[in-house]
Amino acid sequence: MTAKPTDPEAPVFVTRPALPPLDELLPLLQQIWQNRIVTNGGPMLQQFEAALADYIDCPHISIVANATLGLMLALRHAGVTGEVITTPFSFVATSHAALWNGARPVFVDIDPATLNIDPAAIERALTPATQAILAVHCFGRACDLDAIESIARPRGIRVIYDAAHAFGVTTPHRNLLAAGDLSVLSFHGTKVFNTFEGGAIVSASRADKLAIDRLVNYGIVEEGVVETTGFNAKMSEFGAALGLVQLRHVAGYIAARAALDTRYRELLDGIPGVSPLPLPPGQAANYYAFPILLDRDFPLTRDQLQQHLRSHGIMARRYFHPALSELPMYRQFAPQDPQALRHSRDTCNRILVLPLYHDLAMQDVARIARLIRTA
Ligand code: T4K
Repeated sequence: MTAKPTDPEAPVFVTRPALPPLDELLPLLQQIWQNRIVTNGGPMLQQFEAALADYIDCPHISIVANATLGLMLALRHAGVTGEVITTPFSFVATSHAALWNGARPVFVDIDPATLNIDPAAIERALTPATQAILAVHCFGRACDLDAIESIARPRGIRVIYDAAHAFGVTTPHRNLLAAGDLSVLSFHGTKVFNTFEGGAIVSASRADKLAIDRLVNYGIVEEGVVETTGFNAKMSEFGAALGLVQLRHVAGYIAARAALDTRYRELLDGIPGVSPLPLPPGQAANYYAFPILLDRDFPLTRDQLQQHLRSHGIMARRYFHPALSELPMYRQFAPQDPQALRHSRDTCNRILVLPLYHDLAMQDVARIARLIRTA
C-alpha cells in the first residue's frame, strides 16, 4: 500500500478508516442485491463469521453491530451485576457496559509501563462482591493474561477482555483473543480492521456462542420463543460483505502501519521529554495507535503541544482524557484515596496520540516529528 504525497495544507487526522478497493466489494453487494437478504444473519454474515473465526483462530464468535453492544452483551451473558474491577484508562464504552448491566465499576490503577490494568491493584480491590474483571488490551498491548487468570480462576471471577484495540495482535504461547471468558473486538472505522461499525464477541464454547447469538437477536430462540431480554445488536449484510473484503487486506494495513511506527521512532529518538510508548516485547503488534508520553524535560505541556500541532493542521488526540474515574458521572466509583489511581491520572495528563493509519504519508510523519522536535 503506497501512501500518496499529501497537501501540506490539508489537516492530518489522528486516524482515517482503511477502505478496500471498491471493485472488490461490488460483486458481494451484487450478491446481496440478488438475494434480497439484507440482515438477520443472512448468507454474507454467515460467511464473514466463518472467515473471521478462521482468521483469528477462535471457533466460537458472534458478530455484533459494535463493540459497545458487544461489551454490554458479554457482561450480560456472564451474569455480571455486582462489582466489576476495571481500568479508568479507557474509552467510556468500557465502563458504560458495566453500568448498563446494573453493575458497579470499581476503578483500579494501571501499570504505567503498559497502560493496562495492574494485576496487583486488582488483587487489592477484590471484595466478596467482585464478580468480574473487565480489562482492556490498551492500544493493542496485551494485558498480563496469566496474572489476571491466576487471580480470577480460583475465585470464580469472570474475566471479560475489552479487545477493541487488539485485532491482529498475537502473543506467544497463547491466543490473546481466547483468553478469559469472553473477549470483545471493535471493527469501528477508526480501528485496524474495520467494517465502518461492527465488532465480535469471542466465546470459549459453542454453548456460550449460541446463547450470545440469541442475545444479539432480541433473545429469540426460535419463532415464537423468546427467553431473555436481548438486544438488536446484529450486523447487516452490508457490513459483513465489507468485512469479508477487509480480511483480504488487513495484513497489508498492519504492515504499512508497522513501517510508519518504525519511522516515528527513528525521528523522535533523542528528543528530551518525549517517550513513544514502547512496543510490547515478545508480541506481534498491530500498530493501532502511536501514543507518546511527555515529561517535564519537554518545553511544552501536553495540551500546548496538542495546540501547536493543531495550529499546523495535525490533529493529534488525547486518548484518553480525562480518566473515566474523573468524569462527573463516574466520580462516585473512584476510590477515596486519590493516590490509588495516580498512574492513570498521570498518563491521562501526559499522553498524546499522534496520527497513524495505513496510508499516512511518510512525509507527514517527518513533518510531525519535525514540529515536535522544534516545538
Ligand atoms: N472499548 C475501547 C477501549 C474503545 O476504544 C472503544 C472505541 C470501544 C470499546 C467501543 O467500540 P465501538 O462501540 O466504537 O465499536 C473513536 C471511536 O468512535 C471509537 O470507536 C473508539 N473506541 C474511540 C477511541 O475513538 P472519537 O470520538 O475519537 O472519533 P472521531 O469521530 O473523533 O474520529 C477520530 C478521527 O478519525 C477524526 O478526527 C477523523 C477520523 N475519521 C473518523 C471517522 C468516524 C475519519 O476520517 N472518518 C470517519 O468515518 O471516537
